[in-house]
Amino acid sequence: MSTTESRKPATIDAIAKKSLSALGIDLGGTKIRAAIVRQNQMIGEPHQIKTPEGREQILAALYDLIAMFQNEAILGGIGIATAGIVDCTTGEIVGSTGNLPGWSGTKLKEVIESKFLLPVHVENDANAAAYAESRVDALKEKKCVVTVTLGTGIGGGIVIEGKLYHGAAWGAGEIGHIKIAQDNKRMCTCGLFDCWEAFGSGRGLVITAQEMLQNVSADQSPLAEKTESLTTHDIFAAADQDDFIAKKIVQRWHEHIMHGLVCIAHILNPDCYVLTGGLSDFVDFELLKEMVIDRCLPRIADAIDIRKSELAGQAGIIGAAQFALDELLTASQS
Ligand code: BMX
Ligand code: ZN
Repeated sequence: MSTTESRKPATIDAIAKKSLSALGIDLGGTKIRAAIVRQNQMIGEPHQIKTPEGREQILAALYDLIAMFQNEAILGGIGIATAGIVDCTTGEIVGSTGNLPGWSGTKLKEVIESKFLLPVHVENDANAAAYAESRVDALKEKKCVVTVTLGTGIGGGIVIEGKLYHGAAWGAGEIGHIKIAQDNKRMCTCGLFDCWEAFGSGRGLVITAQEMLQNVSADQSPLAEKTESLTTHDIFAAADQDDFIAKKIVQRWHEHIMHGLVCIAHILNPDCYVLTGGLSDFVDFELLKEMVIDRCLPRIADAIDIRKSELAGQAGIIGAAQFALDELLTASQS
């Protein structure tokens, strides 16, 4: 490279970089949330809608959302964190479970860029969350941070020495599909049996509750009256009211969460797990840490910290937007 080339001025100056905004979108199995992000921070509250069923319906919902935000702010780019395996160079969804049926094969970056004429970055939702989490001051110096999203599914993002690990075919961090039981006890939405997600996700927790409530009368627990329509909220609310059965169900759920964390611990020897996603609000961190440490080799247990996300469930939105902004800045400097 010649001296003139190396001194090429950046197309976006330092002040502009600071004020550059991107739209961050977090597309999960149950809801889609979006907000404007600037310098690792969300501007205002996120806008939230229910995830529609079907590829075309999801795309239509994304178009509406983006158009709405384009009327509100000048966007430098768009970052989309989506459930499913994403090829981040092409922005195509290359794998997806039944949580988002028909989503695999969607060339998301291509369709959104051609419609809105803005640069788009697409990432797996838990990877985007991990990208944001690993930038939090307390975690910057850690060797290996594994972010676990507890929601409709269980997602994961692995950051080793500050770098997000994507694996050989973009599938690293699909930790929800670690096998934690035997004998085909439960089918996962991915089509395999006994995945961690089939037990530890919101859907898994409800199934555990339905199983544990089978021979329980309404006198013993009011949850027994609504087994078919049971929600995770019903379970946690009942446990909060000291319902003995509900507390046992929540305890069992903690055991399920523990199984996956223990498996990952013996592969990666992480110094920190960050738990995020809607269900992380209901985790008893003291109890979970005790259970995990109890079940790990001492050398591995000694290194482990388990903490709740400091980003209050916004990590996917912030991480997705930050990916888009970082890409813009890199492009402007080359
Ligand atoms: C599933 C899988 C992951 C995702 C995780 C959490 C799909 C559609 N999803 O394991 O890619 O990260 O769920 O997703 O393949 P959420 O819907 O709980 O946010
Ligand atoms: Zn699975």
